[in-house]
Amino acid sequence: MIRLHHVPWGRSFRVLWLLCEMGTPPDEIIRYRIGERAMREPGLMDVSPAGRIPALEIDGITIFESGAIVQYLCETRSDHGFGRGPGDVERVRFLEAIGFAETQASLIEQLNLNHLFLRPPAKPSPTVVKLNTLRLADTLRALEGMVAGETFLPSGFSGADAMLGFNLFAAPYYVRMDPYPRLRAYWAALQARPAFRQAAEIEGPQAFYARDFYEVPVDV
Ligand SMILES: N[C@@H](CCC(=O)N[C@@H](CS)C(=O)NCC(=O)O)C(=O)O
Repeated sequence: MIRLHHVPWGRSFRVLWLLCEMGTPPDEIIRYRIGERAMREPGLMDVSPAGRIPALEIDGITIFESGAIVQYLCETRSDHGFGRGPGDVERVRFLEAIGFAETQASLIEQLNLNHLFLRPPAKPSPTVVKLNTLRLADTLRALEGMVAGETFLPSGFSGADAMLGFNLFAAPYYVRMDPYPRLRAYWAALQARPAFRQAAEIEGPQAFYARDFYEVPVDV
């Protein structure tokens, strides 16, 4: 029995997608919306003490933090070859990518907060948005130089791709991707994977972003 605590097109997409890659999509998906009360109530709080998604119930345990879940799944389902364990030549790059994906996602989260989730009278801070947009672009430039091709690591698909793929879904709403041709090709290749399509079909159309692109607001 695999139960995923999930916000559609949130970080838990990483876990949904990886489980699809493994041929074991969740038996049950409990869906939440950012900001809703249920994210701070027993249920999610029992399995993720800060009320964050993803959390996964699997193998008789519960586990939260997407990077930890991805590593756990790669290690416990090692026959798929999605992990890079101790001794593997790609181990260091794999671990870096798992952590770096969260460096990048935390910038996206700040931009989501400012652009999407603040309610009047709260207003987005143009300074914070500008800074985080520039910092997000820095991480994309770095990733452009790191990615091997159709997968992050030269030897093929890994948990690193599940971590980074979610970011490449979200980042283009805030940063123009024209300067990053390798990332655009990488993202297109990820989206073409049958398991990605399966996960995207489970999700349905994204309802997070109302516009195609969010400009940095002008300071008045
Ligand atoms: N580092 C954590 C971050 C989890 C996280 O912040 N998830 C967001 C959604 S993408 C969340 O649950 N937000 C709820 C909130 O901020 O109240 C992970 O990778 O799992």
